[in-house]
Amino acid sequence: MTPTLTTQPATTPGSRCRFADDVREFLTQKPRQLPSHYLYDELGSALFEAICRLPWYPLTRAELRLLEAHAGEILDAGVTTVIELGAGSGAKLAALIAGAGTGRGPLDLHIVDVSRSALAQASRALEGFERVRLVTHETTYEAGLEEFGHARSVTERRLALFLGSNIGNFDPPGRDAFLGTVRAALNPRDALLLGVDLLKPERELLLAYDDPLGVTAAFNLNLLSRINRELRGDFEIDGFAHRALWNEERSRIEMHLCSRRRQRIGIREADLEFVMAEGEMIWTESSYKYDPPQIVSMLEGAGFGVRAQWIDSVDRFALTLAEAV
Ligand code: AVJ
Repeated sequence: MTPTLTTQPATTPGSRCRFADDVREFLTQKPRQLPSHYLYDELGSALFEAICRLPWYPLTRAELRLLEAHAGEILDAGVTTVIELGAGSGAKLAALIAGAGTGRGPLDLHIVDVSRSALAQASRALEGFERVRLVTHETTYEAGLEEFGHARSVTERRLALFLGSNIGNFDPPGRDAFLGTVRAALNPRDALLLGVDLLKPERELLLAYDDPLGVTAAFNLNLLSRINRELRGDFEIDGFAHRALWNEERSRIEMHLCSRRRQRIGIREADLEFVMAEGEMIWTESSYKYDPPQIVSMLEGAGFGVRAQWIDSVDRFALTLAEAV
């Protein structure tokens, strides 16, 4: 059995109010937008897990293959503490620990995720490993790193995991600031493993983000339904269409929700009312795609030295292991 400690309660009145404030702030910008981390309520997390099993979304499988193939080198015997930012189902961390085998000392695991249901699932996935202690942090990456950054012992060696191409959600300035925050939570010789989806032909990218089964559409539209549920909104879900667009110039896939007609929308708990024109969009996510050398330079720019880079050339995905310098 894995002992589990949990920090922070779930949907507090405070976090609901934060959601309402963000919805008001971002939906009134030009263009209208919503922060992508709100896609992951309980239903959204389940839909994302389903996306990861779609034949058109090969990222997760490619990353898992790389993790299994290089587990021993990634989780070497000297690592005492692992922190995963955005752990999701916990399957990758479990595969890494299983793949690294038994020749290691006790491990402290910290998993950070905004989704309570994802943390519960990850806790179950990590049960049953010997000499593993788990702490869950139900919070944002930055707050999780902050909690983690404090107390450390001199003998600790940390490995931070940022997988699944979650880095792709940041725009370049946000990405660099974020890598700086990760670096600040580490000491020289600690490591960061970064999983990043690579540039590939546009038609493959569009299929990955607009799948024929409509799972990604449901994942995107669920954000409106979440606002209806949690903030007493009155979005008519069938009044919106999922759109995935490739922005060549910025090298990113964008997800939008496109209004199918002119309509008035009210969101009670965000104290908001507005009209959307036919064809007007709400921008809900960006997923930047990179080349392997760009990954090396973003890491070097943040105070890391690259130790290894493994690439799945079939599905175009990269795992990069870097050391804090
Ligand atoms: C979990 C943010 C990496 O951008 O590919 C999947 C989320 N969005 N399908 C991604 C997502 C649409 C995913 N990340």
